[in-house]
Amino acid sequence: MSEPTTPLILVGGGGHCLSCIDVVESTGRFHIVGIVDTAEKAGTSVLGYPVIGCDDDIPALVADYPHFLITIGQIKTPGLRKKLSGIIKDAGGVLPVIISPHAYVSPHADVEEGSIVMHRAIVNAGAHVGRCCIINTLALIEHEARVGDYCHISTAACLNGQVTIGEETFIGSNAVIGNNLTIAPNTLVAAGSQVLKNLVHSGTYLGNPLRRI
Ligand code: JB2
Repeated sequence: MSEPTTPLILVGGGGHCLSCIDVVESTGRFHIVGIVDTAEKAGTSVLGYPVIGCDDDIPALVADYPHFLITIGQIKTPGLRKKLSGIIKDAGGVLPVIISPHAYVSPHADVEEGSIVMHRAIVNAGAHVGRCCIINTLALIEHEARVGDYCHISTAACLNGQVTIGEETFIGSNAVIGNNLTIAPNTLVAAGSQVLKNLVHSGTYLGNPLRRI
């Protein structure tokens, strides 16, 4: 007999949610009860999963379904993801770690609550991923790298060994962060950037060579 699965509610039913559904389904650990989105989305569905309510319904839903995954993406700011995690935790909800079976997370790494490690991402030995992070498809978190809370390491981004990413930071697709460098909190590094020095000031960085705008 197979193990029973845990009911899970997804919060946010847009583009990022599609990729999250695929990861959640592939784990075989959870079954998706439905999606919480804005009130205007009531009655719609995403990949066959119904929108069952809006954020105001979270406290009532927690009683029957305590497990939630925030499936809104994060590019410019993690504000909405932070707000939603607060609503869920205040209501007594649980934010499990979700790891794709097609990812590799070293047994010597740790990943905190509410974070998702998506298909073919790698979190190597000694690495740390904070709470409510997105480690997106194909991202590489090398040995002893540290990712702060509420970060989004986007598709195929590469954090080399011992890199430190401050909280609430977005690292764009295919960006490469050189070994042992530190990125300030609340920073956005644009897709394709090559970061070869510490970014000590929060802000938005883009271009090669990289500049702060
Ligand atoms: O306050 C809210 C709220 N505001 C918008 N509460 C809840 N529960 N849901 C909210 N939403 C919903 O989030 C919108 O109605 C919509 O369903 C969803 C946002 O979808 P969108 O496709 O615009 O963005 P996304 O965050 O899912 O995806 C972005 O980030 C990903 C990382 C996109 O840029 C993707 O291309 C990217 N891969």
